[in-house]
Amino acid sequence: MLIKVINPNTTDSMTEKIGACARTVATVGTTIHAVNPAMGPASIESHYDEALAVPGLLDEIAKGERDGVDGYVIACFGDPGLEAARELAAGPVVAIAEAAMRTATFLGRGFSVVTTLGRTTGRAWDLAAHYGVKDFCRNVRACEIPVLDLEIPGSAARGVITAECARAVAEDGCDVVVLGCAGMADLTADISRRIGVPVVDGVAAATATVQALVSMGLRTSTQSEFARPVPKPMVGLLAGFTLDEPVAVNGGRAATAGLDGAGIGS
Ligand code: 2AL
Repeated sequence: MLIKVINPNTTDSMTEKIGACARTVATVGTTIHAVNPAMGPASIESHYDEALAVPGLLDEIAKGERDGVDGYVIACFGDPGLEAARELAAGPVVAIAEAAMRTATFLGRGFSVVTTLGRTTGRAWDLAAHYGVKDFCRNVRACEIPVLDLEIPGSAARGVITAECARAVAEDGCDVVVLGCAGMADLTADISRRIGVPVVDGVAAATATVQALVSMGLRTSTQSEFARPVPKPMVGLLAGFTLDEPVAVNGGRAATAGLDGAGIGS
């Protein structure tokens, strides 16, 4: 099984870290291909960043369809482009906020999210509501650490995040902590050991979920909302994103690979 784990930002060191965390849950026979787009923001911590990360992400999905990928992980806690990716991909697509929050509900009475900047907490609350798990979400806490600080060796980030996780358990009434950034994935086991409650990393949760879905032969329904989008002209910078006309239909899913021609960034 081939799982493509897409870091939607363009920071290579974060992609390497994400790939390593995904591989910790890969079973024998599963290959993890961790990538980031060639275009887009270096980190995603605003709605603007998130919107501009989506074209590069969708280009990676389209390339994955040509490469025979079985399932995808979107490794950014804002879950950018999730629904559009589900429209393009034949296999399942799972994003890390959805996977982490749903996983946390199996593990305790309530979870708190510990994330990067305060400005991203609204998005996390919106996603908790969207996924139907807001009743389980006790709080969304920010460390005021920019995403790229997580890539600086020896930075104070690890200590600050661990302290915020401990405060979440002490003050929020939560018994599970969800880490709210893919760049925190490598901290999970250490923080859990220090604070004494389960800590969920969305990269591992999403990868394990995709692996389970593929192994069960399950894929996104094409019945209605997530059917392949109707091809139409895309112009200007997005001209390469014009979808191919369907050439064959297989189980309701168009057999054509994705974006027209080379596609931007391919
Ligand atoms: C993220 C994330 O997971 N990757 C990124 O660039 N920004 N999320 C966040 N809340 O900061």
